[in-house]
Amino acid sequence: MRCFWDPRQLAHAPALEIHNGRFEPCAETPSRAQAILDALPPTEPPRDHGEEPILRVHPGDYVQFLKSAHSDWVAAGREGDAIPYAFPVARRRPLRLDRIDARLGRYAYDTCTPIADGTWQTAYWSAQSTLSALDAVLEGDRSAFALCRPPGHHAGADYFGGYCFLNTAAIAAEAAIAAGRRRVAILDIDYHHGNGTQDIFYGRGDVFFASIHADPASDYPFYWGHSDERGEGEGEGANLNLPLPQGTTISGFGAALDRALEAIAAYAPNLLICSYGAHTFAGDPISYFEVQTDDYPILARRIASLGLPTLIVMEGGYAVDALGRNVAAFLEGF
Ligand code: SP5
Repeated sequence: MRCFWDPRQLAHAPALEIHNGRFEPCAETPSRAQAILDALPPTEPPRDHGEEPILRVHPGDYVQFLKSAHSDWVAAGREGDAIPYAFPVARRRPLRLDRIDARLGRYAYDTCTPIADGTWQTAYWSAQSTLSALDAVLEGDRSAFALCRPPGHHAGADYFGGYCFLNTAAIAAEAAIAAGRRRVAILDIDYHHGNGTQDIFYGRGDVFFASIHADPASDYPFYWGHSDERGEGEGEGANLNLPLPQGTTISGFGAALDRALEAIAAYAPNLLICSYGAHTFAGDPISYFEVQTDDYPILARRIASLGLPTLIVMEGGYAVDALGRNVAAFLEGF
């Protein structure tokens, strides 16, 4: 399986995030990518597809904000990473937002996703790695892997959060549709619900989204991922959420996966995009499922048994010591 990665994806390295009312070391570190690289065969650098495929998903004002947020922060006299502190929850009308703090809160939905020097560059090349892996699949490869860092599935069209800035799975889905694949399915098996991906395609019938994740009643991102979110308008029925309780092992996860795969098979897509997070792993420090390293090949083989051309994009996973093993186990199984 060809694997895509660009060393510029190491640049983003914020120091601290706000979590449980404290500053804590960021969980989404460059060492994650290094651990995965150490366990993979040699990767290929992506081709630069430019901004156009990104702008199919994310509006220009949001992209412009991401590009300049950290330099605007520094220009305002701040040190370190940009973190929002005010959020326009009761957004009554469009406002002209000049202050970096106002714009941070406008585009963020949490406080655990700092913007550092290099964040844009890292997100940009994560998207390019995804697009190059997609090219491999569109050109006939059975599957390909994009080592996305930062991850993408929490980013909506015009919001960031959950360590995510550009939604790589969504960017790939739109690029695939533009290239003539009429129906795309996204299977999200990251520990957390893929709220950004869900939001982007919620009203669409040409992208089916299925997500298996920790119940938002107990876990981040809380406001999305409930089983009654089934899509709307033309997208009605094209969104499937399968929340699971903390403590879930391979048996519960596998049963949910079978349901998701059945629904995807019934949808009959031309392409599958798998958002793979490795923090369903029992040893993950910020997650509470009990999947073991040896379980990942089993899950991967079941997904492969759909027989669909498949793009696999990296999402979360924070047990850095086991991360390379877990990713390699999944890809080898596939
Ligand atoms: C892609 C992804 O997995 N995003 C997850 C975002 C979850 N953020 C909420 C939990 C933050 C926990 N941070 C712990 C920091 C420990 N040093």
